[in-house]
Amino acid sequence: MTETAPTPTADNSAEIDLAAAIALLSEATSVTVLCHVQPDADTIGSGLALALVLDRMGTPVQVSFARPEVLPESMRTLPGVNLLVAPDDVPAEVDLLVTVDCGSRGRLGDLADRLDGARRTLVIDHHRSNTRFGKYNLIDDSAEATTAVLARLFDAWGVEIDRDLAHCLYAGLVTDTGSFRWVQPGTHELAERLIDTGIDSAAITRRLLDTHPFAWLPMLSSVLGTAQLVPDAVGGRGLVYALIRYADTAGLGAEEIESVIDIVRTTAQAEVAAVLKENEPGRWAVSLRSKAAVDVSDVAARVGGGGHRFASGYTHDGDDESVIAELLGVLG
Ligand SMILES: [Mn+2]
Repeated sequence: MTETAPTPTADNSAEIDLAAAIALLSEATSVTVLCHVQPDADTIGSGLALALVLDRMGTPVQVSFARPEVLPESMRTLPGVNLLVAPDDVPAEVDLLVTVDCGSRGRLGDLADRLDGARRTLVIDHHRSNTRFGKYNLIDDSAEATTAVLARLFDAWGVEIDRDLAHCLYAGLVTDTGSFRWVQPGTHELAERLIDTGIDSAAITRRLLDTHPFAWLPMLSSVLGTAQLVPDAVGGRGLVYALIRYADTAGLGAEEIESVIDIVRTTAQAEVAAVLKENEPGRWAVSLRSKAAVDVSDVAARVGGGGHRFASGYTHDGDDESVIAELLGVLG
């Protein structure tokens, strides 16, 4: 805690380590924590955990994300939600702005301009495609989740991970690892530490991943009926895709929409799976998943998106045919 804040390099952007990040956070007189648009449990769990720690230290802190207007239902019981503010209430100027789980400036949506009004900016992330858009960047692309990066930060900081912090961190870990499907040495050890604080891991997981309104079932019926297998795509490795048209999304939350890719990607004959989601009429968000051989982070980057090696996404404006044509084109 005696460390002084690091000096950025000539291009005004510095890659920093845990100690330097701790120095920045410790010295901050006010902090805004921003999560990405269409937030998932990793960005919200990270944002709330960090805000809880700063709040306990007496640092004025608030957390926000640009859209949608309300927090997804599944995340409303996370500790620290009282520190969330509406995007319009995020001040234009702050001492330190921290982004969590955001691979690029664009992921902040309409709140991206808050980067410009901050005296210092710190990007904490685990996306392979991270553009280092902060003045200071703490990026660990080997981490399973941004909450795993935060667990390491808290350990180095001497912050005790209690039950509330563990709840937030576990939320990101269980969702970003696909219920511990995509793990590495140490993942289960971290999960064990978090569970050992007394959190109800089964209830947290059920709420985040296994709870949907009844309307989810007819939506699946409609959406899975659009599924197409393209065996020749991706150099013969195969593509499977399904469309969620705007009309299919009525009354459903992000959790329901995001669940579809996990069904589609189980297709044996396809290395790459895609779900094309029409979030607003004519505005598509495309989720990509690969099994092993294809780096979909690179694929998404070619059309302005990003993500991880086996999970990525990008956006597209146009009709059904144009979004499908672009997908087939970019996959080759
Ligand atoms: Mn994440």
